[in-house]
Amino acid sequence: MGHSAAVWDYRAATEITKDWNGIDKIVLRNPRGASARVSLSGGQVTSWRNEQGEELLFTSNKVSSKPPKAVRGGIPICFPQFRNCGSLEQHGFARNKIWTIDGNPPPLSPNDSQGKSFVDLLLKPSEDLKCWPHSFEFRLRVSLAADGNLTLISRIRNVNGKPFSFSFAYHTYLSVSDISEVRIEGLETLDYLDNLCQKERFTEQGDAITFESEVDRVYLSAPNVVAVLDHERKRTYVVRKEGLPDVAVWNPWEKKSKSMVDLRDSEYKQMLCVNGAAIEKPVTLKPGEEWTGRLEVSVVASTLSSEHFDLQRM
Ligand code: TA6
Repeated sequence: MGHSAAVWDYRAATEITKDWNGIDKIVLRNPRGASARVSLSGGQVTSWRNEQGEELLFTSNKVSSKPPKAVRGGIPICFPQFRNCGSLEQHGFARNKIWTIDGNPPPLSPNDSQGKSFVDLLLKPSEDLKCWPHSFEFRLRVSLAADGNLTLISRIRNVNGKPFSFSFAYHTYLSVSDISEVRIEGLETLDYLDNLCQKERFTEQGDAITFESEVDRVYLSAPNVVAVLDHERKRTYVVRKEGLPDVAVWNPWEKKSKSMVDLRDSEYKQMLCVNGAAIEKPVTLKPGEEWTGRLEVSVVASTLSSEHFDLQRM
């Protein structure tokens, strides 16, 4: 039965259950039947469904990781680094930590709460983080709006320690019908670092990005709206971002997929990562400073041309 938004109790629309691995998971629902699921393991969004119950994020069926290692799919949080080597795991520790529910977050702007079902999560330094000895607080709000849009807001603060720098990405696994039927609009003419060529810098020549082989790139100083058009499903994902200058694009294609223990050989066809990120220029925070990175993902019918997307709204 549908609920009118006027009587929808957004607080009640947030339910805490257990994940398959016994870790708390928060379920967000909206009046029209859309939902999102967030695990305290990594603060990872593991599911985002539209009002028809269709899953909009890709999650591998080949679960080989044990918590707190990130499940392949959903939206893992890459912090404090992206793709670097060194003492930390490749995409940093945040996605492999157990987060807590933040009962008393500093306020956000009213439109980040009104008419939304949301949860606030918190990650603080723990004893085992000697490899990254910084005084940080990481607050993450995940919200589901009445129109089904999914928003993630990260606020990272240097509490009172020495300055620190970090890179960041929302590693967003979009579910697509067939990677060969997908194109990205909004990244044309940009420079990108190609992770398949030792991060060498190139300039995108195409008038849209399509996929015929493995792609692993970081597009630099990208517009705050990028569209991912799934021709077969007549569906377009609109990725809006703020505070995230770059967009990392990844599809492992066939050969790399076969080498991955947590991805079935042909699952690369059903996924595409389009990650709002801050990679080229790491963020540096002095004591007391805070950084905010926002990501909103929505789905519209692909019959709309990309000009339709409001490039300014964010
Ligand atoms: O998205 C870019 C990337 O760095 C790829 O090179 C690939 O490693 C992917 O992230 C997944 O990383 P993960 O550590 O989750 O296997």
